[in-house]
Amino acid sequence: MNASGPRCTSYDELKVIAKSASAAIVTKSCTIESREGNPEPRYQNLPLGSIQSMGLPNLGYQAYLAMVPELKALGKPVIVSISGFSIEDNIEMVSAFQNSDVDLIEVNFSCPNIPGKAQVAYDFEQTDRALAALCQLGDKPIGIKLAPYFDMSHFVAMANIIKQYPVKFITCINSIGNTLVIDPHSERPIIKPKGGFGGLCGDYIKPVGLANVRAFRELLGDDVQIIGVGGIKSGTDAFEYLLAGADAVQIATCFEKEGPECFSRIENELKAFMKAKGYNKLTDAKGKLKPL
Ligand code: RRO
Repeated sequence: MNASGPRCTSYDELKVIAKSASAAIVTKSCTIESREGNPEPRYQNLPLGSIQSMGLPNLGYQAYLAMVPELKALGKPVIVSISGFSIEDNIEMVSAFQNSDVDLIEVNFSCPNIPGKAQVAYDFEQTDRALAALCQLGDKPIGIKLAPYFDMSHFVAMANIIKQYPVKFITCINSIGNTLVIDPHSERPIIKPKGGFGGLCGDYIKPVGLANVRAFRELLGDDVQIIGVGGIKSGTDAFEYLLAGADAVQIATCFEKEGPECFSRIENELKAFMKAKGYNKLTDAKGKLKPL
């Protein structure tokens, strides 16, 4: 499926996703009020991915709430992503979507691009408090989009929090936040917001995404579904995430660069690769990374 990120903000964009081979329709993270996002230039392609600091441009959650019936009518599961600036914001939005027809709610705890706002996923105490509040608002499954972690103690700390709540899925990983790409000719950063600091995406981050999926799969067992995301642009990339333990994968940068044809291409490549290996279904390979 698509990742909450590129090409999923407007109804027209979401309709294109519905018509593609994406397994679900995932919306751009929304906030209480609509937002223009950060100043341009805020997205740049790189040889092996991209850097961006979009700043949560979105229509405001009520627009997505009103869109749910039309999106559902397109015939695919609808996953709404919410990204409030406070626990109160997230309570308001989760409550609203709990009373809608969306299939899943992905709470984004990891946007790196709002000046002055820390990423919730790096604040374990705040994550714990937020989950305590958000998991009791209804029966619809909720999941959380996590930031990339780089220390084993952080995987353990976050897994121990997740285990305390009925979190149905985690999405790993968001972009690697606050990276800097410099153009040596102009002697400037290549994006404008935050002095050039932005989220790194694409091939560069695949090893980080794989490690996060693997670590959480080992720590959480099979109780929590894991959506892998980060640098998937081929069937073999998706297969690697499957081996690491992903139940599903999301595509962001490749979708941005290639357009909606990427979903059928990647799916066909994955099918062909697995068939050549003699695997018939995803569970033949899921989580079955072999020791070296
Ligand atoms: O809009 C963004 O700048 C953005 C978001 Br909400 C996010 O979760 N991750 C990201 O890399 N960019």
